[in-house]
Amino acid sequence: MTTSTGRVKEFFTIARVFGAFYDLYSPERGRQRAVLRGKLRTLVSKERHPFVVGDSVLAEESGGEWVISEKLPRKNELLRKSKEGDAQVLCANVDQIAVLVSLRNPETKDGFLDRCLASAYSAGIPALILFTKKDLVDETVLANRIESYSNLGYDVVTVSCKTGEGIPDLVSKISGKTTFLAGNSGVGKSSLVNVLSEKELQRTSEVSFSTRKGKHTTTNSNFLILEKDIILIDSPGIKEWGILHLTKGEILLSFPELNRFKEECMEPDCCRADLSCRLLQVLESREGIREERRKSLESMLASLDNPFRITRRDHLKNESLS
Ligand SMILES: Nc1nc2c(ncn2[C@@H]2O[C@H](COP(=O)(O)OP(=O)(O)O)[C@@H](O)[C@H]2O)c(=O)[nH]1
Ligand SMILES: [Mg+2]
Repeated sequence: MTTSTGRVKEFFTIARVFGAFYDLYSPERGRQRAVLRGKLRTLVSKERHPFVVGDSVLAEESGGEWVISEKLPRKNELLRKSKEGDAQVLCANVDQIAVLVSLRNPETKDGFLDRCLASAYSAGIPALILFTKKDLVDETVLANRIESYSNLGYDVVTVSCKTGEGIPDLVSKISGKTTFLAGNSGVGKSSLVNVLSEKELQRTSEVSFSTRKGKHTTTNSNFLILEKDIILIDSPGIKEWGILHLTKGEILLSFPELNRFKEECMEPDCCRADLSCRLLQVLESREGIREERRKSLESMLASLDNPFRITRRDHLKNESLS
């Protein structure tokens, strides 16, 4: 594409966002630093997330510097929303989201995984559940968790970055795709990137023993191009995955256990989640849904009713501050 000034515009993907400037990527140009054109800067200043990793843009070279001149429409965007205000856009235009679940050191809660799955479902992005640190986990416990999710139709992979177990299986599921890695801090996102790239690309951190939550090392999302057409977006550890951007209907439909009753709804394509809702009736009957999943769903629905309630953790935080 050529502009009126005769300069050539080229397609790029946003690979990293650093406040005032951006890393762009294209197969032809590799990684390039870029800034926003003045006009675009004013235009996007009102948006909270004008550009996120994965966004497609047009940019042109001007005086040895790359300048983003246009933002292209998104194919999809992954959101989370934990508090009042706008939802946070985590990435755009991905083929799938891999939710990393570590059953030990640190332990990923069911609630986190289920909230991620609901957000992915509503964004129309396929999810892959990735159990990490296989070497640390009891086999029966792990098998139980795997079965619980694979029976629901989820794609599940188990890996260990220590022993390399499961890595070839994972590679077959991420080759040729752009995958967003989601997970709490310390679950092994950066270690996985290292193993897959066979280089110490990402700085990993020892899990801090005082909190067992892991230290933050990745401060903003980063688009990484590996061999075998694997593109990974490593993200900073996410503590909580708020689902306040979703409706009750969207949350119910994101549970395959309930979604299969969708056809029995009185009004097709309508899920108002009121008392006559067939999906809510199934949930209440407690049949066909595992205890942990039901609890997690009920907690999600409750958080919509009372989104800004003070949690026990907030109390503890305030106590420690005072
Ligand atoms: N035992 C074991 N430790 C792992 C494994 N994967 C990662 N770790 C450790 O977990 C800690 C946090 O990993 P890191 O990749 O930084 O997590 P991130 O915060 O999700 O990027 C580091 O000390 C890693 O060495 C694994 O498969 N097995
Ligand atoms: Mg990391």
